[in-house]
Amino acid sequence: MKHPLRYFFLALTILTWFSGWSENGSRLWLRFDKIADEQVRSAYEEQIKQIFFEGESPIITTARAELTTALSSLLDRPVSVATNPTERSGIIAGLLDQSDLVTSYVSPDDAANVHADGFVITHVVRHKIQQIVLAAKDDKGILYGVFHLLRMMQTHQSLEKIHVVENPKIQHRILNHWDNLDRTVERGYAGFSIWNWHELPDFIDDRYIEYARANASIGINGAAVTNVNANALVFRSDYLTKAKALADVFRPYGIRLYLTARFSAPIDLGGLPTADPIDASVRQWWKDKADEIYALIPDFGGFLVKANSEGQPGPQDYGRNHAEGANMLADAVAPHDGIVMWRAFVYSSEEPDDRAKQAYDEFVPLDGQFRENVLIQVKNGPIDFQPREPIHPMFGSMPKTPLMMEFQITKEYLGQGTHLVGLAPMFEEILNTDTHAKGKGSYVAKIIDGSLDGHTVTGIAGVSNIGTAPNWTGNLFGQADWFAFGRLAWNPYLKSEIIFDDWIKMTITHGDQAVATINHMLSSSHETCVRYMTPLGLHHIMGPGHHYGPGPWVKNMSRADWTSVYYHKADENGLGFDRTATGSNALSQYHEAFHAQLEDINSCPPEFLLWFHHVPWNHSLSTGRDLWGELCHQYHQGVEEVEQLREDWKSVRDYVDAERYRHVEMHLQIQEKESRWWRDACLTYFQSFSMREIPYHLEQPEHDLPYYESLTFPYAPGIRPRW
Ligand code: BDP
Repeated sequence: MKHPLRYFFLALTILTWFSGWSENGSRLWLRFDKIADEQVRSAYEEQIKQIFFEGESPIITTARAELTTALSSLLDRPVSVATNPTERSGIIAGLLDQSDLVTSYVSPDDAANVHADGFVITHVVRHKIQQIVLAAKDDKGILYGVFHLLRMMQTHQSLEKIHVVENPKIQHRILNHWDNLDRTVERGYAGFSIWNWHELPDFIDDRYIEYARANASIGINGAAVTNVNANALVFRSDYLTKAKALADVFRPYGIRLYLTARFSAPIDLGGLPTADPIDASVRQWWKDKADEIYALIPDFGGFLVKANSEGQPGPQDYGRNHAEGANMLADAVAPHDGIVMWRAFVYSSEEPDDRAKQAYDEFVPLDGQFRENVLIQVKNGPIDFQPREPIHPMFGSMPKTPLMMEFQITKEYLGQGTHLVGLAPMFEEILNTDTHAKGKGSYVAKIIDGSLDGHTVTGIAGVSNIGTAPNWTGNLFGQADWFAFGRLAWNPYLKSEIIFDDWIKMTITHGDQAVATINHMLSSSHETCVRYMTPLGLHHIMGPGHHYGPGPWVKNMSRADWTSVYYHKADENGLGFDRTATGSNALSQYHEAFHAQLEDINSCPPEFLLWFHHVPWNHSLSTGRDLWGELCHQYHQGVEEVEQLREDWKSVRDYVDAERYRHVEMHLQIQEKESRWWRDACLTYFQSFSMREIPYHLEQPEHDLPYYESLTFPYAPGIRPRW
């Protein structure tokens, strides 16, 4: 039967297309619409009558243009660029030590506290005229200061007594694109790669510029534009010219370009018989290649490398270790101030040991053997970006080596393109975890910002979630993940709720109630997702290959540690992976104070129970339920919370334009359907071991286990192409 309101919906859609309030999300958080709140706007108008920038450089030109355009739009009037900076109130920007004017306005204390990329924004009244002064040590600081100021205005904060001193806590803040040269994106759920290698270097898509702006606005200063499963072709001269064109676009926004290095490139591209890092001709090949790259891209950032992992070539193919491989590349880029980000995501195909232990075993003995310009890039947890993982045991175990954090912003294991799952709380949980490496307070954040072990070279990477989708991320809320990554990369101690508040106000609405509701949706949704996918520490029970949907029954793959049964170990006695001393003893890789609580099944926090223990079905938990009862409860609660997400979204309808409202509404509908699918598929499967009923008061599965097992998804997105 046709819906009685079909004409209404059709009219609404057409109206949406043609009306001024049509929105497709493409402007991200850089909307700069006229500030609707009269009071707020008139205060800013009083304070900013003109702007004055001292100093010239491509980055300063960018900063001035960004500020002028955004202000004119926020205030809905042209903002003049002053010739006499002190005549009327406004914004004065310039470099400390270079601009006498700016230096005279900033206190010596503030000036001393500003470092590379940092800035101070302060207010000064002279001759009854108030000025907002933005000062930095370098031009990037001016750019970041401009975006900071604009963010304050976009979120309606007062500039009255402004006094901000900001420095990034992490030096290299990098997006990793798992983008292939053919424009497919590994684990990408937002369309194709935005890098159009075929048309580069001649065609510069506006999106490249928009991309650079968006990143600069949140402090990201690097982009590794190619997949870690690397293709050596990118080092061919014509491709390097293409890469140069991208680097030229990024430069005025303070972003350095990085490339992934396929370890076998000297063979694949150079025609050498070997890629052995000790071989002189191989070392020379990399040196020459680095020189060629730097001749084109003087600020090239360096190499990102996945070696001896999942079939990628690496130094172990020649009996060498990771340090020998990384150091060879580091030597090639060192004269040019480049770095090597060497990934620790390794696990051996022969090694029968618990996969969770392998990276630690391979890397920790090499602590102290890496060159100064090598960073080891470690995923947040020991397996692979699961909905929830404990921290990676390498954090806190390699004090002599700078460790980079690798987060996955694309949601390979967290609902892919459709589920609303705010990632910032998960990032925050990891960053705030105390490793106890140097006693209480040895937070992961302190390891990656270098403060715990005194490292000055520091970094953080996020696997990008963007693509050609009109709104960049496919799922509108994916924008919040990109935004949050940038903000946490700048300051890993920020609270996720504050980040979300900013993003919502900059992107969707200022309505108090709506901001609070959407913030709650974002803040609670990670826990919700964990509940309906992998509660109580379950992990790696998704569909095989594409990783879409549930697949706890997956077994008999080419490697045991790609199956689900390897991880959940369900049997008639219970569920979970024993990683205590009676099992794989992976827990012993953590510091004593960290692992003592986890080792004991009774004190292990419920969220990691099945990660570290094989737990009897009838084991009672602090909730008063036994394991089976709790599992049923968690899965059901997860689904109920998704129902609530839909209700919450309905309640903010009046605050959101029709187009984005519908977009999110449809995705939430999918999320609800899929949360039930996860719940029912997993419970029917685990029930075949527990031999227990799902409590009668809970909704019962719609289908039987063979039905769930029979589902296939041949065209699920994001699968790695084989070449
Ligand atoms: C896994 C992905 C795979 C990546 C790998 C990696 O499934 O596609 O290549 O991580 O990080 O999560 O290298």
